Amino acid sequence: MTKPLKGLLIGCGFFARNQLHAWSETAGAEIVAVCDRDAERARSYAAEFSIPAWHDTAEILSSGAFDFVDICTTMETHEELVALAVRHRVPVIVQKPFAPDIDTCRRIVANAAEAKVPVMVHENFRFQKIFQRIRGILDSGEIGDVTFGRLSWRNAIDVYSNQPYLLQTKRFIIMDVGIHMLDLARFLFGDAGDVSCFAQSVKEGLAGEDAATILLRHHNHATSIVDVSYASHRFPNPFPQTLGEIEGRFGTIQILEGEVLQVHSDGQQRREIIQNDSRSWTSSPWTQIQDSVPRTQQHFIDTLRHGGDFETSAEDSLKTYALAEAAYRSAETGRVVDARTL
Ligand code: NAD
Ligand code: 89Y
Repeated sequence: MTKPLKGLLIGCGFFARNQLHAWSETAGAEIVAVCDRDAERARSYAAEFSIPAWHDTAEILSSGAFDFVDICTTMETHEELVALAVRHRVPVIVQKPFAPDIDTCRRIVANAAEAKVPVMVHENFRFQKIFQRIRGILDSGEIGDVTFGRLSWRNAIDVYSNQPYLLQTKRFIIMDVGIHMLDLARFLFGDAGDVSCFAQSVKEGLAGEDAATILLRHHNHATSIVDVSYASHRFPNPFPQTLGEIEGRFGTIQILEGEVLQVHSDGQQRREIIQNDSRSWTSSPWTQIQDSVPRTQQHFIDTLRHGGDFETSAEDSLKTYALAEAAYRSAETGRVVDARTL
């Protein structure tokens, strides 16, 4: 049996706990050290997850001890940390948002490409079971070519308790959760060009927008709407479900609350209830997101081991981040912005 790839996880904050649980289920890999510039956080996660080493500086990447690095810090740190990994030729999986703007994303990609170091963006929503199933239905041809899609994330989660940095983030919800929706839009409906967006700051005192409505025109002539809000009042709270619908030439898929798909085709409808895998460490309401993390990380490791392209490679993700950039520029100017021209 081949030895597991040895990994370093950088950033022992809120979301890293899910990634560390997920790494313990990922075949062919093991986290051998964690790192946080806050030494106490690194020490505490090392103890909780029985990881043999902890460090308070990412410079440990120079040790030659790692086959990959998992970067779970916030976006403004990614350029520097990915560059450090690239300098030491360590393959990278890095959390979304990849970087705050498209120019930074492009610099990261160019630097890694020049050194031929693989980089994948940890984009986990497409690895949720419900979206894997929808992709399967679309691939089966049951509803025909997609003509329209809507992906809607509107909920009442108090996102600021777990992720207080979002209060100060200038490019807020489009980067935080809009980016998941834009990746899903590409995954399900295809690449897009024209983008139109209205953004709102509903909660007082935020540095950025907490709601946005985005209209996309896809290259295959499908249109889609992505709408996101952290300022919605809903009981029960649908967090963290992405709801919506997909219309094709022969049928429709509705994505309903309770992880239900209602599929209309051939003059009939059927319901499919999507069950997440049962894992000891997942819990409501986070289960749907947590459950997708081992699949995301397994894809990274399998691709590193066996070759091929990451589904959400840094390079491919440039198309997703160009859509986000176009959304911000559209919101600023009131114009339709073609992401291909940025
Ligand atoms: P966090 O602030 O709780 O944790 C980040 C940690 O990184 C902190 O402990 C900080 O000290 C450490 N850090 C920052 N710079 C560092 C450096 N240079 N070297 C070492 N340590 C450093 O953040 P979080 O809420 O865990 O979010 C991390 C990332 O995960 C964000 O980009 C966020 O958007 C993303 N996230 C993704 C999902 C998802 O479903 N995919 C969900 C939540 C958060
Ligand atoms: O930051 C967000 C994300 O990426 O997924 C869920 C989240 O943590 C809160 O909405």
